Amino acid sequence: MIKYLRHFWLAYPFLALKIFIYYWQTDRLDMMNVYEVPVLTVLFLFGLFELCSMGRGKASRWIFYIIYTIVTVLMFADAAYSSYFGKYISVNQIYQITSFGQIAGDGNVIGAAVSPGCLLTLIDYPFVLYFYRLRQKTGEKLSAMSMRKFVPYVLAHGLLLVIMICAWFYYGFNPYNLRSVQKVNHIEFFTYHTNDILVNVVGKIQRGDVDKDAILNTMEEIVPKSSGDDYKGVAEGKNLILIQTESFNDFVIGAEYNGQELTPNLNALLQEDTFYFNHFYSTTGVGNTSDAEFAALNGLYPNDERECYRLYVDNTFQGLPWILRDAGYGAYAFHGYVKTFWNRDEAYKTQGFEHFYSQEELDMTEISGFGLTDKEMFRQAVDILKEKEQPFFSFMITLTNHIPYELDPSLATLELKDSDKGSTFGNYLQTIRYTDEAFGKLIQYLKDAGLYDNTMIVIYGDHQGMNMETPAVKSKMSAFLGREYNFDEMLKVPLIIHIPGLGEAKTIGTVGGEVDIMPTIANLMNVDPGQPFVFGHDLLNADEGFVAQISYIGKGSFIAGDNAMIFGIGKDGTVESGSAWNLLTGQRMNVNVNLCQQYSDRATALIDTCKEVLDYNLIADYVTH
Ligand code: GP9
Ligand code: MN
Repeated sequence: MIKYLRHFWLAYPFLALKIFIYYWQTDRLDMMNVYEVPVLTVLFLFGLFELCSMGRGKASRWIFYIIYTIVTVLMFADAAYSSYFGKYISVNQIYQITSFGQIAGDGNVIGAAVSPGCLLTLIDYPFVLYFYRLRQKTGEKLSAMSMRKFVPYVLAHGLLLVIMICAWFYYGFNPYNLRSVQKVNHIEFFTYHTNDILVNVVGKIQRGDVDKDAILNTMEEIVPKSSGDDYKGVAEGKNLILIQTESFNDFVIGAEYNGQELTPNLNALLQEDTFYFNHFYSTTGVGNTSDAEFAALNGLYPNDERECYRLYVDNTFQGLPWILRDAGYGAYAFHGYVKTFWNRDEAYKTQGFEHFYSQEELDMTEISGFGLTDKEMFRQAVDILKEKEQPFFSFMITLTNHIPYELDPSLATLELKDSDKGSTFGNYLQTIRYTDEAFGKLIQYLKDAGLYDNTMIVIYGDHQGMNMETPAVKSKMSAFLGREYNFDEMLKVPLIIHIPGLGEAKTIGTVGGEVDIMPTIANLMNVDPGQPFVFGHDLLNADEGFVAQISYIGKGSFIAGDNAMIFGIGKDGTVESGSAWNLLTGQRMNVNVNLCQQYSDRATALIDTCKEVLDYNLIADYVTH
């Protein structure tokens, strides 16, 4: 019995197990009906083992160990990344993590975001190395083979090598640019990573010239438009406080939990002098929080290459800080964490902020999670602002409501049900309540400082806090909502515009996203960017609502107000295998492939065209800072 357990052929069941675990943990098992996917992964992985183990020496051993280690680490990284972001990792994020250690904060955060199941992708590793070694020791040497054995053996392995190279080239490089091939290399491990390197490394090196007029023409067709001048200038000359709220889902607004309001302060704010947009969506890229800031400040889409605060840190911008400075405002940013995180300290300079008050300058009087509490950040910010000349623009980024939502117990006021205590869902509601209380405090601080009446306060969420890719979160959320928790609700964040003295309060259903914040505020304050590269539009005068997506739901996904539809592209990158939900009911919709393909192409064009504008720093042709 032991004798059989010590046979090197046992490597193959372990390799098969690895493939199964990989597609299981990356949630791609239901896509194995694209039969090329499992066939190719088996071919490449078994083939690598088979071909490498023809050699009996130290060199071939190390070559195999190195290749297999890279494959294992990448599979683990894909599983970990997928468990939160729903997609495989790319060279861009590997560079982002290895060079800057940035994606999601500290170990606690990663622990709460990443599913432990991804560790299963490592279990075969010692066994496969062991069986490889066994094969080297016990297998017949090529030099010792008789001619009758040697010739077919070498021919068969040569044929295997040729098949592997052809398949790798055809599916990984996609030389004829076929959708059917793309469908495979969106899912299959080896060809996905090959194609990823090709597009993101080689493609960039080969970048050609840019045609600015063609870009402007494309923008004319794809960027949603606004006409009319409702509410133009109603906040002209007022101070502006723009607050990006960490992990702030929209479903909490107006919601009751266990007999308590989750956001009593914001709910009260909505009753007077406020526009509340209840179909407003996060448009983050791989720079998560920082990309939400980037989109909101500049009306530009982030992308799936790297965080814009690093990729375009030296570009010229003409977003809210610069526009308002040109109109005579001071521009200041506040955030209770280290200034280098997401490269903010550098990025804020080119965005136009005169000063960034970060952890290094604020008093760390009260800490929860990984930074200064929101209440303390607001208190200190108002103390600083009341000494500034008016009008000012202040951008504040909250932090307490950050995953894993571990609020210091002395700050918790929500009565949780026993069944929710200790769960991510329960913790989240607790920190949401805290953040809402912080907003209540902010209003009070502004009133006490005599700033309130002359200040427009704009609040929005950066991205979701409740991630539907985490099964425990999904089931609690679905139970809470009374329907399946899905992208339609997950990607929705609130946008609240409070203008003291406005004289009305409205809930507005126009579809919008973070890219629309700058143009909407510009209309209210009667200022103009003075350059044409703005990818959002004024939501108070919108002809339509249309938002492109890249993060979490995948490039090619969109939200279309005209059809009240949110569409998620299939994980294989095709519209055919995508899904759609009704924005008003949350119910699944049938996918009209022709219509969705048109919208999907428009969404992709919005992201790609904006990326070109940024890659070639085109705003610099219009402004000099
Ligand atoms: C930290 C914060 C978090 O400064 O903004 O960023 P996130 O992890 O949510 O992207
Ligand atoms: Mn965030």
